[in-house]
Amino acid sequence: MLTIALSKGRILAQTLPLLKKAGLEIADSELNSRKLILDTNLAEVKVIIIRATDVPVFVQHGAADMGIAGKDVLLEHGAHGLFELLDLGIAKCRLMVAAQSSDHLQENILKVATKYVNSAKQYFQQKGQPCEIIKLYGAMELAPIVKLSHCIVDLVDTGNTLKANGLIPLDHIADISSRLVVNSASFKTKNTQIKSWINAIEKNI
Ligand code: PRT
Ligand code: MG
Repeated sequence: MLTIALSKGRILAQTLPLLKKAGLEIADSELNSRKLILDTNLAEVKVIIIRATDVPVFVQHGAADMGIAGKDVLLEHGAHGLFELLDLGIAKCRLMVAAQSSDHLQENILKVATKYVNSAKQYFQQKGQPCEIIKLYGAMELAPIVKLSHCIVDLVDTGNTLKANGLIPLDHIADISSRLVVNSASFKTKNTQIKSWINAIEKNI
């Protein structure tokens, strides 16, 4: 049995075609159901549907053998106990520092609103910029407008969300795309099966 952890949303939409080309299909009736464990066309493969940020957690603990998660989520989690084996090149974006202007970054102690607490901390520490991180779960763009923070650290794709809220992308922290991760113990015990999936997926990216 092989368990694959996926999350609903933009990653799933771009992952399903890749899996299909590799020979793994999930029926629409399964996808549209409220089930969290989905059957596939293969009796020996199950898919679990969880929150994006939970994917590395399930894989780390071996509750899933493999998973697909954004590099942003993996950086934040720390990716202990799992191997990042494939860059799927989907759901691409950039992790960036944004503010109303570059002047807003000139602070002795920079207030940073973000859900990427660890990545932001590490980035500003490397720059030698003292900061206070304010953890938010969404609507980061609002924080500088209401003076909750001087800047934000968030994902940027087209830049439209920042623009609509009067923010400018200033510093680039990391390029993001979705990665296939594997539990380190599963990679040993189910090596043949996992490697053949990786090869099949890799052919189509
Ligand atoms: O809501 P939940 O926590 O369950 O999951 P989620 O919404 O984080 O999951 P989902 O399925 O939306 O996928 C998120 C993953 O997609 C992230 O972890 C990234 O790896 C990837 N991804 C790629 C993005 C974006 N691009 C992206 N643009 N995730 C979010 N955004 C958001 C961004 O946070 C900002 O609000 O889109 C907005 C910016 O987009 P632009 O085009 O206006 O710049
Ligand atoms: Mg979302």
